[in-house]
Amino acid sequence: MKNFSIVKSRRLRSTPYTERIESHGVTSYTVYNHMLLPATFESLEADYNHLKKFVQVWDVAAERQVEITGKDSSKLVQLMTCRDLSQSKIGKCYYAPLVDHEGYLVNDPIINKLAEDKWWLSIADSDVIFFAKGLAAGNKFNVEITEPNVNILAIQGPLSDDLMAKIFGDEIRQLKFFNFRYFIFKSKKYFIARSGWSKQSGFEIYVEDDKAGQELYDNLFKIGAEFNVRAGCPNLIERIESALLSYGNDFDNKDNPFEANFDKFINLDSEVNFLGKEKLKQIKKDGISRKLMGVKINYDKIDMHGEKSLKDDNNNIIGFVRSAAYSPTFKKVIGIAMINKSFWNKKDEFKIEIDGKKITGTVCDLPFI
Ligand code: THG
Repeated sequence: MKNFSIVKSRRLRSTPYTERIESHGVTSYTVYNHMLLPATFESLEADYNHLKKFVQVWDVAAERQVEITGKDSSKLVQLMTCRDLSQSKIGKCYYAPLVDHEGYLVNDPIINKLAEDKWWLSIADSDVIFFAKGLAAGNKFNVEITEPNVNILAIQGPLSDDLMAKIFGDEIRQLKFFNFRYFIFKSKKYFIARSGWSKQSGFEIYVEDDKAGQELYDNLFKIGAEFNVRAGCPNLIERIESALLSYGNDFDNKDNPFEANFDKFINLDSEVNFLGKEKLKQIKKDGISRKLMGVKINYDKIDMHGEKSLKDDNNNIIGFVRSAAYSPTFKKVIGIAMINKSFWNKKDEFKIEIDGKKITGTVCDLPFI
């Protein structure tokens, strides 16, 4: 697949770290929330190997925050998600599918509860702010909805605790998964969560001051030299192996949360009010006819743009692969695919066309490892 350069503009927003990642050797970008999101540095595979062994600093400013404050903020946040937030606590992060009135997925943010009346929805790639504003206006909610100037730096990889402890102090090692707290570096306060879009462990620093963030960025490399720290980014291979889902790739507004395996985040028995609740009850009763599963494909490369169909021996479509990459660990192509119910049993081989050739593969459970 030939790649083309991308033209920057006001519309395709840069981040406070763009200059820095460019001097650190970013080689490709994708677009996420109308913003530049780095996609590779050295190469997909070299970045993957480094991420699994050392520690990386990621410019994930494109994971924008939708800030919702005010008297009705809890009501609005709950209206948007099928996850029951009635027992939610300040200082915790909640991975939560957003669902529309038809029961379809709108986004899958991490919802951070900063105060009883202050929330940050750390969104995936769709315009949640308009959805939130429309609901607030229609329901006459007393809320304020903004996109604050928050630009996340993710610190990911097995040595992330060591690097972060050297900068913010040993206390940070005690921070629990999906909890956040404020930590201090050079007399500046940073909102830090133990989270991130890899399964190699790590943190996310929600930076609210561009200049402080840029200085912190430089210090992460200066102070972290002994940990072989590098600039990195969400890695396609690692995130597929870890089954971290990507809105717009693996699922979108034509899929419901059961089809995306979000069962544990769908609470239909509580009293809370959210959009699509009755639809989801009906879907649960009827059962789904397709869901996201893993696929293993007996080949050493794949170019993905759009989805690719998977067929059985009689040329019936069994599903569509939506994300895929060659995995050096499995020594084959692995992918995330929407698979029709009659093929969930994982026994049958399917065929997929790659490079004009018919290649075989099998369906498997997620996560792969
Ligand atoms: N960090 C922050 N914001 C984000 C992302 C992130 N916004 C966009 C995107 N990523 C949202 N999507 C995800 C998908 C998966 C996870 C987080 C955000 C994730 N999942 C864990 C898992 O699936 O194992 C844990 C989920 C749980 O059990 O609660 O971490 O990465 N700030």
